[in-house]
Amino acid sequence: MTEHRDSAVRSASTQLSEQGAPDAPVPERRRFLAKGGALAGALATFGLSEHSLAQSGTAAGAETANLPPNVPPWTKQLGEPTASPYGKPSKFETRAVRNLYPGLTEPMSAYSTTPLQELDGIITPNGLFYERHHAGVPQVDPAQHRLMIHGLVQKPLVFTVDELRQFPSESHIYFMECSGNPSFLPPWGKTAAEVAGLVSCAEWTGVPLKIVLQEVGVDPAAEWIIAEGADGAAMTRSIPMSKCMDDVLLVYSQNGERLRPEQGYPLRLFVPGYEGNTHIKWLRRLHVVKQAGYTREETAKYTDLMDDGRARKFSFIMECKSIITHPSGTHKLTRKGKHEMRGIAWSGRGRIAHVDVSVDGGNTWTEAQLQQPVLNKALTAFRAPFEWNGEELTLMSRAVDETGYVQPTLEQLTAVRGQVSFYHNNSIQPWKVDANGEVTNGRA
Ligand SMILES: Nc1nc2c(c(=O)[nH]1)N[C@H]1C(S)=C(S)[C@@H](COP(=O)(O)O)O[C@H]1N2
Ligand SMILES: [Mo]
Repeated sequence: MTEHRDSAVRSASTQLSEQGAPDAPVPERRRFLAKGGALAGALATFGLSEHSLAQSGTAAGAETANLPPNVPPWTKQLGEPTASPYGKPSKFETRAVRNLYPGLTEPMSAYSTTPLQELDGIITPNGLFYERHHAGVPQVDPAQHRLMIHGLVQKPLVFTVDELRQFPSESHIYFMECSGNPSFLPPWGKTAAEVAGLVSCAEWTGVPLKIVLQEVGVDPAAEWIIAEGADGAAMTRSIPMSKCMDDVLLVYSQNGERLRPEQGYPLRLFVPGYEGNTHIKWLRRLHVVKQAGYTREETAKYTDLMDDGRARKFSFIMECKSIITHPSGTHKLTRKGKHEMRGIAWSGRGRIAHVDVSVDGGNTWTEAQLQQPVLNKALTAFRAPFEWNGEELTLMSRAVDETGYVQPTLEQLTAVRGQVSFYHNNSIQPWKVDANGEVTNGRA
């Protein structure tokens, strides 16, 4: 292993010193490298050619003076000694940004989506985590923030954030998804972000709620907890006591750093697998009660209306779902031959068991490869090879979770939910590839 490394380092440094003499005649080996000899050999097994690389590679239309065998200016001078107190992505990564939708029905009732088609792996960077605010982002001073727990308890208590952080804490990787991701209402989005960008995944650190509930002593008659946020919306949701005593967290950190203001700094409720709306941000109060609150956000909103005018109430769990993110809407296949499709799958009921993919609109399916780790209630990455030779394709992914639940088509889902349902659309997303390789939403 060590020897292997050393020889890799050696050959890299030989290469560097050769490049260090820009005016010297190009040695034979460098010519070979310039033509991409070894690389092209490796790619050929994947059906790629040098030619197709040149078409789709970063060099297209760009300055070629800095490409091998020439030496770019950044190799000939020193860079910045350090970047900044808080790092930022490369200025060239302009597409990896959230789409902002400021003001849904009134100003400050806004959301932004995660650019799923630009991301790799299962962790959403904090600056790209989706946002949904009903009354804007309050700038909460942690020194002036408290969590009050009262109601059917032996000992009502008020905690500072620092006091809460002293309880035993846990870290878990979980997804979070808004139940309107997307709604059942057209127009359907163009990109993966527009279709399903209200889902993100992070490592959350916080105190299990059950530990704090033991401290206050819950009355056995209590069956619900009503959680309230400190924002102008005073977002309020009822959570069943059984869930509170299971895996609910009082979260203060996300991906290793303190929560961002837009994610509920300094404290949020995290309810694994439940719809995003229950994850109360800027959490200020937990009211332990006998009956659910039937608050605005669980009656007028966030219930699923059926055709007969009744509603499915407390539809908390985000059912199994997946989406192909690469290639996806607005992408273009620039060469014929082998490609890899990549995507994410998740389930509010547990782990992903498998993901099937189709290139013919669901007539035939093959099993995708799951990227480890496959975690409970987290995004799971999948990939599968496919071939495109200029014909029209319809790409689809269908996830199955460990309970055996199969992600439905939109037709199957509306057959059960009716025509007026708004939330919880977890249906299969089709992407069309046309004869030019252009990828568009296959949902007309
Ligand atoms: N206090 C408060 N909590 C809230 C909200 C809010 O507007 N205020 N929005 C909810 C909704 S609808 C969702 S989907 C998630 C979004 O969390 P995020 O902005 O961290 O992605 O927070 C939920 N918790
Ligand atoms: Mo939401």
